[in-house]
Amino acid sequence: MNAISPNLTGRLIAREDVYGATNYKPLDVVLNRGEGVYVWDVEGKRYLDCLAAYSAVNQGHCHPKILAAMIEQAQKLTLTSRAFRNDQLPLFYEELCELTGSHMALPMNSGAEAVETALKTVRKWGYEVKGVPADRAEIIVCNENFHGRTLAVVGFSTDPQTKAGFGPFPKGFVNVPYGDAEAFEAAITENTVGFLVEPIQGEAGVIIPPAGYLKAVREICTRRNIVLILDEIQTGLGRTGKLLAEQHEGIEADVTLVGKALSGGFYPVSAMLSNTDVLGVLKPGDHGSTFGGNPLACAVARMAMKVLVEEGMIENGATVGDRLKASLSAIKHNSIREVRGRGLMLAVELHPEAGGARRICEALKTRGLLAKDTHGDTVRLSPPLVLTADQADWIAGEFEGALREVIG
Ligand code: IF1
Repeated sequence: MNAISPNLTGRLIAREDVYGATNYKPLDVVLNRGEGVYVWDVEGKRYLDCLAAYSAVNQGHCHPKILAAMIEQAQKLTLTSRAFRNDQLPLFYEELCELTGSHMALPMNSGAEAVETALKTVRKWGYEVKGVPADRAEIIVCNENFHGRTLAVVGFSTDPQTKAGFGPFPKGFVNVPYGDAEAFEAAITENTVGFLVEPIQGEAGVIIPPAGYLKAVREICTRRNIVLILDEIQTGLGRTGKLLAEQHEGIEADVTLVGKALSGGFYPVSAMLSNTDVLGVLKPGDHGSTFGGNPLACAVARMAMKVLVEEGMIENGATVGDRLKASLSAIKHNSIREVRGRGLMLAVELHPEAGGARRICEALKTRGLLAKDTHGDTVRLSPPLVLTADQADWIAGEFEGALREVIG
């Protein structure tokens, strides 16, 4: 039991309130330790983490092998800039490309940076390869998308709060309904160069498109010479029960974006992956980043990928995810509208009359389970992929208990 004084939570929250920008409204839990699926607060209370930092901690908190790799590299060389080469980047490239079946990679730091890198690169491909007139490139995106918080990206969001007060926005983006291949094809013009889409929409509330949607858009992109960009920053690296969510549909993107769990939660590491046609348009000086591809990031990511595969986390996520989804679906409570998801990317949507998902998350916190609500009525459940069957059963039990406690 942690002997720290019980009011430390309040003191730390008060300190945060004095100095911190209020761009978040987190649960009032102050964490100071993580291990596997568990995190502890400063009062010593243990929680099962059902968010995994929005799928950035797929390997479990503070994975010892990733930690060791970080410490070893941090004692040797952390950052050189890309003005010089380092011994970790070529190995990171090779292992990432072999793992994902890609021909080339461009390393960045945050997911949004990988998205922006793809938008710039695909536009340049459009001008130099497809022959679109200068500054006329169009990239199609989906309604209810979430691809990050940078200006171009929020500019094509359809969530009013994500973009309110941040205009004006870059042009060249066309919004279409998610899951509708006909609407996508209807939006194509001779200037369309790319289609950016999440295989499963995470922030929108774990929205799975109709069967065949991704296969249909893949065929349309091929036929109309459009770059299919799959944002796998949240769905990738085992989250949906396969290495990449695209594998559920048996398709291959032209550009794949990865991030989050690429570092196992130790360090911001993201990458744009593609075939040579697309990334090959970038010439020295076209694009860059101070930290992108640094030796520390690469060493961490190499081990994060290694343990993900070698410790069977992807397969475990599929098996335990199916078990958890079945248990949640078996809960008999009229507040539940739908249980959906793939692998350990799950969500429980409640009927609006239930009074909102935040109340359930507060009750779950009291029960030792941390989860995040999204879009008012949906509770996301995305624990680390090392979750056991017993822990999955416990989550379902506590979820049902919280529903009965809060709603009756
Ligand atoms: C926040 C959401 C999730 C992402 C996809 C790119 C990015 C993200 C599919 C950008 C990031 C994070 C951002 C974080 C909360 C979280 C989030 F709620 F915002 F939408 F996961 F669903 N593509 N998602 O999910 O990656 O630049 O953050 O590294 O902004 O509050 P990033």
